[in-house]
Amino acid sequence: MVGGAILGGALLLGGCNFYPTYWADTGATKQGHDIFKIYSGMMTTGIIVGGIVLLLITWTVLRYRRRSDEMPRQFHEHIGIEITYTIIPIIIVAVLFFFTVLSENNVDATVPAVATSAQGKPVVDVTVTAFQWGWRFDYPNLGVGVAGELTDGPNNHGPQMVVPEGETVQITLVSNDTIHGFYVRAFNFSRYAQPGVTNVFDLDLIRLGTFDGQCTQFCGLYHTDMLFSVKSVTPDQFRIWAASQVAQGNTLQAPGTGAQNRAPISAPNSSGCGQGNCPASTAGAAPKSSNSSTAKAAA
Ligand SMILES: [Cu+2]
Repeated sequence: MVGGAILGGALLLGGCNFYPTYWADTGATKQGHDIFKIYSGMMTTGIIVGGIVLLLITWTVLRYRRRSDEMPRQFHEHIGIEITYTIIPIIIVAVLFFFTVLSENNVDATVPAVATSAQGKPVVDVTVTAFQWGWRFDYPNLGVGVAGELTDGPNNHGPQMVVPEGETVQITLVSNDTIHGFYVRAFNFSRYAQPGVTNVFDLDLIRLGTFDGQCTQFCGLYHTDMLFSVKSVTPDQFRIWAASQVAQGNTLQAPGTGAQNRAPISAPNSSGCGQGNCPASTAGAAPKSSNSSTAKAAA
């Protein structure tokens, strides 16, 4: 059992690539990969400990099964065994606890917004605003603002946050109305978006691709459709994307004017896009008059 804990610990510590996935995502971010390693190490430790316990039970059942009516040897205590089965679990828990704290610190660590990443590139700043029922992604340093709700966006999967791979992306997460949850499975990460609370965290993408996200706190009628996606692209593609968004009018919205920048889903706008048939580029292009619906929903 101590062997299990030590092996689990060795897995967590070592740079070795032997991390069974156990159906989890290996993590598309540096932080998510850290969490994945904890998950994998814990599962491996659990399987080893469980296996040893199962073997001991089986051995005891077979070795000491009833053979005659003779009374077996009777004794009340065995100090050695009692100390052993107290100390071993403590060691296992201590090892797992140690690596969990290390990982949590890594996940929660944020670089100052003005700092540079390890690659010496600027930090990309994104303010993520959750609202009933959608998401708004503002890039204050780039003048870009993208918003959408429900089945807007690529593949009817809500608005899309585009981020560069290999650069530190700092997210400032806020809510406009009620409690929402920012969750991306491939990031092994979830965090509250709470009114009155600002949550800041870093994401360092280590993989290109598009990753589905969703709200994980029941926030009202359309909670289940409060989808979004994160697209990881190369830094060059990211800069091109940002410029194209500005050119299309997907720019920052004045603070306090609401989270949406296009018509709500129940009222298709003049371009006829409302029930998920909008091209991604139109999200954010519509007038801001629709913000009143959000204000009403929040009231
Ligand atoms: Cu929500």
